Amino acid sequence: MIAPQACRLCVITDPSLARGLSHFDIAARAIDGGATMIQLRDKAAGPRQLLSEARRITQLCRERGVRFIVNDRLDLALAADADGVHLGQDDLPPAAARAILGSDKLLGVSTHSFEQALEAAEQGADYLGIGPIFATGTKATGYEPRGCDIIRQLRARIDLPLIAIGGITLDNVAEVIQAGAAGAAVISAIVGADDIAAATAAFAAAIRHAAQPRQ
Ligand code: 3NM
Repeated sequence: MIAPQACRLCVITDPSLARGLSHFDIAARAIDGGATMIQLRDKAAGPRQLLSEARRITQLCRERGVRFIVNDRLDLALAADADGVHLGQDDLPPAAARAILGSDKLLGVSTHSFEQALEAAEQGADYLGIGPIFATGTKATGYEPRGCDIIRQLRARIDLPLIAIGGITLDNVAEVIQAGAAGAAVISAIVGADDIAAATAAFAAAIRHAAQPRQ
């Protein structure tokens, strides 16, 4: 179980846009700016290379009350004692991952369609990534941008927190929140910014504003 508030702003520490910053440096700046969740994502480095850094991020996140999730690598998530793991459609099925993780760790799943989202929810995911909502150059997802309608459709069927991903910017983040997403996951608009903490703070403020109940 994860509270929707903990899903409000997930900063993904993808190193490809980070101009040499380490995962830890990105995480620390994002936390200073108000990120509620950090996801370590590194498709190139192996788990041995990432373990000591992941452990430092676990400690930092624990001190600051932020959730720490490892992308793809269940082994690294467990070895670093992160809060959980985030899996894609080509990774272990959620039910198999849950059997290894136990009930205390968080399981997030990337989904790109209504059917994938329902399946992940049935198989024990704690939260769902849904995307790409908008066009993104950061990842070749193989899917057309879904727009906010899929968030509205899923919100009506699924009670889990939904994290919108893919091309989320300061200009469109309010739309995904108003469509019913618990939060947004962001790479380029934050990790690629000159000042990661300031960019994160601007997103946090925009999400807070969009989440306020309307009169
Ligand atoms: N997953 P940016 S889109 C990692 O649709 C990732 O599941 C996606 O990066 C999905 O914020 C994406 O730069 C890239 O668009 C997100």
